[in-house]
Amino acid sequence: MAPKVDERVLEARARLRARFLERMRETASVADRDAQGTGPPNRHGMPRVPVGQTPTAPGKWPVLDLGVSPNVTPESFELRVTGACRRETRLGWVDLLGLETVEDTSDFHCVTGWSKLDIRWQGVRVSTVLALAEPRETARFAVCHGSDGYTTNLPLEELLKDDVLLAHHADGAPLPRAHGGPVRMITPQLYAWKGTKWICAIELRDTDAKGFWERNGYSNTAYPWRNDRYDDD
Ligand SMILES: Nc1nc2c(c(=O)[nH]1)N[C@H]1C(S)=C(S)[C@@H](COP(=O)(O)O)O[C@H]1N2
Ligand SMILES: [Mo]
Repeated sequence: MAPKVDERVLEARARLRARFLERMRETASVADRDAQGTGPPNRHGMPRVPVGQTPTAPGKWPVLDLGVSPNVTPESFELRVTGACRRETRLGWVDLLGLETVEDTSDFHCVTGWSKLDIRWQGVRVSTVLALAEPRETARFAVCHGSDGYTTNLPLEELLKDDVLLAHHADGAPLPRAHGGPVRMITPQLYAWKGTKWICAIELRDTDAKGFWERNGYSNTAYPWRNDRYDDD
């Protein structure tokens, strides 16, 4: 049975998104004519994948991570939202599943050159979870942490997009451990390294702070449709 949608959370989410609407409109995936995001409805009249990307063979999904695959189970799963917010939040597996669940089909672009098209995801919008934490007026960025010690940073205007999910199912099956299960983030408008596997914390911040790959020469913004792979400085 579908969990009840909490009206208060929806209102808080709408207020939060309204605060970032202007910035969201200016992001490359919304503002660029040739960068209208991912997924079948958005690929009309365009190359199927961004420049430099090759679609994976049907059924193939490479694994890319730091080589540590932490054993997070639904029982041990916990996601904390910390930092520049009014309500530091801890969600267990049951709490997460009690929030509004959405299904979305989107593409997954790894900066090493492969794109897996049309993954059917199920999960909870990151915007829903952030709304629960009530980010402070000054909060503009987040660092996402994985249980393997991985980090990546994003501005809130990216995190608040509708297709940015805390995904727990892919193509109808529970998200495999190798792909970050039980819960990972996905960022379909950005290269896939911006989506933290085995996600355990979202740290809200007033100022930006680079994550693992961003400190190691990769782009801070990571727009696949702009071929925005590396830090140019
Ligand atoms: N926790 C964690 N998340 C991570 C990574 C990682 O090493 N650790 N690698 C990133 C990179 S570089 C990519 S391309 C995708 C790969 O996801 P996949 O292994 O499910 O294909 O996860 C991203 N998220
Ligand atoms: Mo990657």
